[in-house]
Amino acid sequence: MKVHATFLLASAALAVLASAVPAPTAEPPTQPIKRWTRAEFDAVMTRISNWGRWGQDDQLGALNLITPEKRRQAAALVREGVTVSLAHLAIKEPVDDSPAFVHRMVELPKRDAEISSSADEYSVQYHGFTQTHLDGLCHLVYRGKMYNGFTQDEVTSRGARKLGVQAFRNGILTRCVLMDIPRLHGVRYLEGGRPIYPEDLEAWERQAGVKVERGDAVLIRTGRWARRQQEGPWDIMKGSAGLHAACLPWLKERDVAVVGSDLALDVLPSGVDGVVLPVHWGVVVAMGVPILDNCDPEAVAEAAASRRRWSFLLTVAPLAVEGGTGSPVNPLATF
Ligand code: UVW
Repeated sequence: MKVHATFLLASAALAVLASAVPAPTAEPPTQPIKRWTRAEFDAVMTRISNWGRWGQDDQLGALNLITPEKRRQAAALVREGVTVSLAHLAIKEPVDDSPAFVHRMVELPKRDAEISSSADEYSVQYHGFTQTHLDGLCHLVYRGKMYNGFTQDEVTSRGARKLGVQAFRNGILTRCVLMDIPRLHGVRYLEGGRPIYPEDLEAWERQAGVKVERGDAVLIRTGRWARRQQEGPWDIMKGSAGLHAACLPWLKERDVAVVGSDLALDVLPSGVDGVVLPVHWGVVVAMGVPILDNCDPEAVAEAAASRRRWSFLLTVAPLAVEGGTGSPVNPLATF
């Protein structure tokens, strides 16, 4: 009995010591990125195409995969009714090569009035590496064509005649799987330029006990915001962790409806000759999958880890702007 108690004490001391050792911030340097030629990328663009799948005039793309049954399945994941935002606070100074979110007060409460109000004006050029936003299907063009083969001439200075974000005004409600890749590797954030391959996604599925299915949203955490807290802003284009283009066929096989991340989805530099953001162009143009860029999944990652549950209901309500190329959004996770 005494031996047993000593053993327990020693184990407890070891556990305390282990928890006192901080998790490494980033991973040690990895293998060089897999290089792809432009021809290899073009072949994948053809292979993953959803053009024509939902009709020649389809404007919804992969959101067609979110059926009423899929929404009911996602709603059934709500057990506690706890909601966590996936948005980063609007960034009001120009960083990461993106313009600032402009917040201007246009009315202040009056000192000598019993009843008054305040009001403000927002102005945001939301595409880029900073504000949390949704990329609509008219946002990206590849070799003159948008999703479903619509020509880029459909986009004019008045907005997009096809694939405008207003097509998504009934909102996106589906099951979301958080893929916490730093957690998979036991670090706080991934090293700059670290590619994520399908093997990483499947290793995470095994570790988390979850499988990405048709109509799901996939949210990739690279630890971008933890890295920024530790290291400050960096040149995003020169070294950011994210998905390698090799993940495109995987996303197509799983038939995902939405993909998001805490940065711009792609590993940077991408490793694909002549294509800066191949995953971006692949999912939007070929697959018709809208993207959630610059999400802040830090709080959701904590919420998921404390429940040991990495799937939840995702709710996104883009602005109903006719001909718009996307929308600033505040995506919500509900457990
Ligand atoms: C980025 O490329 C980061 O943003 P967007 O797709 O909105 O242009």
